[in-house]
Amino acid sequence: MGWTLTLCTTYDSTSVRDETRWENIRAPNSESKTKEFRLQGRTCMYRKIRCAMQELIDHYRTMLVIRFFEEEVEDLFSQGVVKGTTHPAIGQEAVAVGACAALRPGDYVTSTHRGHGHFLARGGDPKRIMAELFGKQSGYSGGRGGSQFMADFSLGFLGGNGITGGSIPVATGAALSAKLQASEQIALCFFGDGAANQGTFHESLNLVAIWKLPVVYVCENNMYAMSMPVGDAFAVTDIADRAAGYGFPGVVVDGNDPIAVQRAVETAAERARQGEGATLIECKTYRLSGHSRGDQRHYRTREEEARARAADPILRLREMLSADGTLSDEDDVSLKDEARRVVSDAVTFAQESEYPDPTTLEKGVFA
Ligand SMILES: Cc1ncc(C[n+]2csc(CCOP(=O)(O)OP(=O)(O)O)c2C)c(N)n1
Ligand SMILES: [Mg+2]
Repeated sequence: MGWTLTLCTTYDSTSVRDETRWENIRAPNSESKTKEFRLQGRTCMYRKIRCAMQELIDHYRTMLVIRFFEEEVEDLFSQGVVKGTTHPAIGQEAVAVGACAALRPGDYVTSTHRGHGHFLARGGDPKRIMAELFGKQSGYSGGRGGSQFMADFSLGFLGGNGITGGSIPVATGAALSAKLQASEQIALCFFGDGAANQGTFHESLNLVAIWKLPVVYVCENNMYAMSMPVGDAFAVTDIADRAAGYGFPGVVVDGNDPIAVQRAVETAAERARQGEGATLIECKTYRLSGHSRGDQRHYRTREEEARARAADPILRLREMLSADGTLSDEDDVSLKDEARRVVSDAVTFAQESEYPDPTTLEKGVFA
């Protein structure tokens, strides 16, 4: 097996850096060297990581499936085929793929309103996710949930959530159950920058901290909460700094680098499994698409978007794999064909599936 080299920078949250000196990463199929340096008055980690090429190709493949899936869903919504609303995670694929790659099969994942990528990265079936978007019986929620309300407990995927920050306390409960059963499971909790300003965030982080629950918080800082830029919503530069207020580590990673995300989650997951409690990982990324369908994006410039597109995680990974000689142009074409086929098969499955029987309308209605 060949090896390739990637570089990650991880910033320790200032006030807890002494107790959060991270060990060299000991993932089974990687080697790393860690060096400390000072940047803007804080101690930072600089990691050179050698990864198995296959691991990167797998990440690239999954990121492509997510990208094409989301693009297809946007198209289907504009055609009126899929109804309701949807929040595409275009540009954020590296967070979902890197984070889920660090998990074990029994671990829990809680997601957000922007959760198709999380679900696909966790092993969700693209056909059943698409069928749910079509409102079909074969969808994950029998066609009753739609974009934000799908789950698969057999994958530990506890579902998306239409309430900003709503899944953060769900992760607390999942982690509490894991701790009470001493099961070594952890709960990985995805949420956005906007959710970090919800009360549930602060209440959950405090409870998790005092009970030392096994949670890995993955904050997808995509720079906006709807039209609100993070610079106007936070008095701190890094959301990760908030972890210090609860007494556990907070780190910032490049959310457009799946390996940086994966290694940070692996380290945090290990910490959680050993009973040392939670970690808050802030993944700096960018939402390349609008907040949801119909968003005209008046709150930001096309120049800013062009700069963000130049850092597109899929392009970056592709360039890295090509420069390294790992991925030829032909390989790239065939991986993209394969990913497009996964998505078109999902659409066909959804189209051919039946709508739920109207006589079951009240099934699942509790109040
Ligand atoms: C409690 C609550 N308040 C407001 C909303 C409306 N809303 C939907 S998405 C969203 C922004 C969330 O921003 P962020 O957490 O950064 O996630 P992103 O959309 O950027 O992925 C808001 C305010 C909501 N769904 N729930
Ligand atoms: Mg956001």
